[in-house]
Amino acid sequence: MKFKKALILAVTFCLTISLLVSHSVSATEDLDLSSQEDFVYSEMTPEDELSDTSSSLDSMIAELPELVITSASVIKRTDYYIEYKYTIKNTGTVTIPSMYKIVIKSLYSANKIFNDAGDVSLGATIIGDSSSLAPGESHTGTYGAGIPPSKDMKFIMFKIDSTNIVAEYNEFNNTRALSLYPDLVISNAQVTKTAFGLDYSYTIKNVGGKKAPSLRYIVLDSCYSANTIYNDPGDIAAGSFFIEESVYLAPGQSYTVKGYSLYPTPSGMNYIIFKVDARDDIYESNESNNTKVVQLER
Ligand SMILES: [Ca+2]
Ligand SMILES: [Ca+2]
Ligand SMILES: [Ca+2]
Ligand SMILES: [Ca+2]
Repeated sequence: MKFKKALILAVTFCLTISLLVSHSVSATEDLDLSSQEDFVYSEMTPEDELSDTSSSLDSMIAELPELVITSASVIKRTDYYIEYKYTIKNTGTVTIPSMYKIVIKSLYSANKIFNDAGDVSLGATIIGDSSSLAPGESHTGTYGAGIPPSKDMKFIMFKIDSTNIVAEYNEFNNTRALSLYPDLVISNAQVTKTAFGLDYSYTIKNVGGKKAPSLRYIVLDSCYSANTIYNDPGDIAAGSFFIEESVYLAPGQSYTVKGYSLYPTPSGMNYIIFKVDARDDIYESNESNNTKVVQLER
């Protein structure tokens, strides 16, 4: 009887200890990541570790602000000055008590990579507004710089919270590219088979950040292709023409063209590929997105 009682006590004691240990594990993880100790993990199965890590991650995610840039555009541009407007939003679940010391850093860049070799700094500034930013709230501000971009600098890249004073759910979505030039792309291409060859139409859109010069006399080219690569060996010309009227596309505007081919599609050619500004008369922030591939029906 005595022995049995002692056994029950010992079991209870062990249970209490193990409860205390498991409690201290989660408390350690939630509160102080730096003091995690290896022996604690050695008592957990891999499954335990997995579920424990994900649940503590969940609670961390649920308790953070999250800054994103929801819109940005250049609002003033002279030979000596450039200014843009931006809107940031807190898409997290925790209020940022004050935006005052949040830093925005800007630079000119030849590509859409923030702060790589060759970038030219446009300085940094604090938001300077001590308002809070609650979950779901947005803030709009402007950023001006007196440094004209050299022609190879095709973008302004900027980053919100560049000194990382706000701990966020996602720290890797805080940059934005602002195109400083027009950027022509082809959208909505349509091809229909005719008795002789093909009719087609497609829309040219300026997705860049500057009004494009006149599209008059830019070259619109097309080729039949066995693959989706424009103008590689084996491609067969499918017609080329100019735009004959003066068209000026502001950012976001588009213009639809129509063309045709009077010849049957060559055998083995499964695609027709269109290219806008094929002679490269217009300087764009992106020259590598000017083609559109359409698969041909057999
Ligand atoms: Ca973020
Ligand atoms: Ca941050
Ligand atoms: Ca382009
Ligand atoms: Ca071009």
